[in-house]
Amino acid sequence: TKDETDPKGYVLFCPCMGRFGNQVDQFLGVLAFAKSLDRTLVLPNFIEFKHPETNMVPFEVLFQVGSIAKYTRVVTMQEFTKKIMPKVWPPEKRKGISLISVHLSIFKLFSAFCWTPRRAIYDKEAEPGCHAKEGNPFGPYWDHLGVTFVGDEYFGDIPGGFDLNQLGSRKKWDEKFSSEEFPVLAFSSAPAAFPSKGKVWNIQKYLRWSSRITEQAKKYIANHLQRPFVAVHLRNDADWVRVCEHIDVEKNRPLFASEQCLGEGHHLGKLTKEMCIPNKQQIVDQIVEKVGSIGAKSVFVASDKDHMIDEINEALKPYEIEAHRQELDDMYTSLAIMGRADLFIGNCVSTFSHIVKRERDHTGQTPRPSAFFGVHAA
Ligand code: GFB
Repeated sequence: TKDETDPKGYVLFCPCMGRFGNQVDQFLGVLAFAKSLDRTLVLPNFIEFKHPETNMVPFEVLFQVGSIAKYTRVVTMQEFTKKIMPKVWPPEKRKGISLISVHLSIFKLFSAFCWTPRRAIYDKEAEPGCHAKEGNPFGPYWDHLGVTFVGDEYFGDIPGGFDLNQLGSRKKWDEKFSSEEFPVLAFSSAPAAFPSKGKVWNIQKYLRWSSRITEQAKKYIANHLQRPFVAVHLRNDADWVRVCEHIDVEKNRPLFASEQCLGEGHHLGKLTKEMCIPNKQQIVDQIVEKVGSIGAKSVFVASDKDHMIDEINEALKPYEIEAHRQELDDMYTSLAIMGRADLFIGNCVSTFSHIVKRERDHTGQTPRPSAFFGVHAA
C-alpha cells in the first residue's frame, strides 16, 4: 500500500547529462536497471535548461505514472521526498550530519553512488570522490530534493557496472549494496548506458505523454493540420552544426542516436554529414518526396532554430498544401505531435528525434512509418 516503504529499497538518480533527448534515452536504461535490481525506481525530475534558469520538471508533468508502473515499481519524486525519504533514512546514516543540518532537518543524508572517484573540477584541493553536487545541474538537482551526501560509494568494480546482463552482476550488487544497509542507491548520474542500447528501446511503450500534453498535441492537430500529415524534426542550431563536424565517414563511429537508423555498431550503413546536417535543398526534396508518397494534406515542422517554413511552403505550392509550426515551439507538445503524425522524418543522430521514432515504433499495435534525413530507401 501507499504508506509502506519498499523493503527491497529504492533507486534514485539525477538525469544529469545532456538535455531532454539524452535524459529520456538514459531513463530507459535506468528503468531496466531498477527492474532487474528489483528496487523501486524514484521517478526523476527532468532538468530543463532555460538559460539562465535550471528548472526541475516532475516526471508526472510530462508522462503518465500509471503507465510506467506497468513496467516496474515506481514512486513519484514528490511521494518519495515527502513520505518515504524520512522513513528509510536509517539513523546510523545520520551520524555524519553537522549540527546545523540536524536542527534545520531539511537535509536527508545518503551516500552518493558513482562509478569511480574523480577529481573535483573546481576545488583542486578536494579529495577524489563522486562530487555528486558539484556544478550545474548536479548541485541544484539534489538541493531541490533537500539531499546532502555524507559519503561516496563506488560501483565501478562490479563487473558490468550498471549492465546487469552480465552473469553474477545482480548478485554482486546485492552483496555490495544490500537493501538493509543501503535502502537508497542515489546515483549522481544515470546508471545507464549512453547512447542507449537497442534492447531497451521498446521500454518506450510505457512512456505515455501526460493527458495535458496529449490534449495540447491533439488540439494543435485539430486546429492547424489536415490528415494525413508529415511531421519533420529539423535539428539545426549552432551546437548541432558543431556536433556534425565530428563525423568521419570512414571510421563510421556511432554518434549519439545514430544507431536508430544504422543499427547497432552501424551494421546497416555509413553515417554521413547529410544525415546529421542535411542542407536546405536536401531537406525540402525529402519532404516533397514523402508528401507525395502518402498524399499528405499538411506538414508539421519542429525545430530548435530554423523551421524553414517559407522554403518548405514554396516547394509545396504545386501540391496546394502548407507547412505549419507552433508559434512558440514547445518541445514537449512538438514531440507529441510528431508522435501522432502519419509519417515522420527525423534526424538520425538526434536523441530528440529518437524519442519520436521509439514512440512510433513501440506504442501502437504495429510500428508507424518513420524516415530520416539523408537515408534514402534502396
Ligand atoms: O534533447 P537533446 O539532448 O537531443 O538536446 P539531441 C537538444 C535540445 O534542443 C532539446 C532543443 O532538448 C530541446 O531543448 N530542441 C531540439 C528542440 N529540437 C527541438 C525542437 O524541434 N523543438 C524545440 N522546441 N526544441 C544533442 C545531444 O542533442 O546535442 C548531445 O545528444 C550534445 O548531448 C548535442 O549535447 C550538442 O541529441 O538532439
